[in-house]
Amino acid sequence: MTQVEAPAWTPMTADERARFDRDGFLVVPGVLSPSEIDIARGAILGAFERAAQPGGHGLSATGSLHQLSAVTTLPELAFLLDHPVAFRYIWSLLGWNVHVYHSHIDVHPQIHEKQKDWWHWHQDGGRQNREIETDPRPMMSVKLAYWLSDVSEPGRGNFTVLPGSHKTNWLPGPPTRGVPWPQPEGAIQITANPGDVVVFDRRLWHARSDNYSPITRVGAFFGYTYRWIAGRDETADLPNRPEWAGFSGVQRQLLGHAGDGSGDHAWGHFPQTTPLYGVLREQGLLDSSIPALIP
Ligand SMILES: O=C(O)CCC(=O)C(=O)O
Repeated sequence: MTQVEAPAWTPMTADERARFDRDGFLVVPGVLSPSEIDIARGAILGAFERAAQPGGHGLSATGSLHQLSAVTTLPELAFLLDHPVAFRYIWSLLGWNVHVYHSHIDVHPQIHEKQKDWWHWHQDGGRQNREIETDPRPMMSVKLAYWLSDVSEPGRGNFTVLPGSHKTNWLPGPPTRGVPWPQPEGAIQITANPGDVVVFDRRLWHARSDNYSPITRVGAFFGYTYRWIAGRDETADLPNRPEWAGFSGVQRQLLGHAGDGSGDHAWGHFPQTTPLYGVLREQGLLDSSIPALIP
């Protein structure tokens, strides 16, 4: 499958860009149609059931699934990689020389027993937060969180963020993650309906929250970054899979397979053979006021 439905490509608006810059995230309502929600949710719940079987991926102690490499796990999710309504934020913010470096599907059923305290707050990017010396550190990547269950009330395992924290390198926290510690002042649980998407700057301080509600939380997360940053997802074998034939050039690029596979190509030296560049050029969307969109 490539794209389920194909709305026109348009850039994010100036107002959205200003809000994203101020808050470090945007909540975009109604990105997925009901049929797209059914496809993605059904696929993820199927993976959840298989994971629980003997020999499957396995579930956590509380019966949840957190499985990396979303499209390798479920090729039918490929349409989420470049869904025009969500993907517009990625190329508007990061430009055309991008791939998905990290993705996961998540299913969190109700937890029945109060969990011990654990400090989940983090910025994405792992060692980027140790090894880059600037203050603030650069954005480098943006993540899309697709919601496929109703988290329209707090307490349903909502995505928790500290608005405006993306330009702050350090958040005061406990000495070790297991030490009880109050939530950061100003933290909010984001509420969303199935089909909504949260777009967030990887530097935004964020955390998963526990789901004590009876509504199983279902989501899919895709982190995009420049192709000159190594991918963490396992996608090497995807071209050998039958579904590969149905993937578009942009989807293949996002899965780490564009051009001749050389470092020079990943550095962006060959825009003409980089699928996303081609699509943006054809559609007249290479806005030269945005540095990442300039060839
Ligand atoms: O599952 C969540 O709500 C948080 C996910 C998260 O921490 C991440 O995507 O980096």
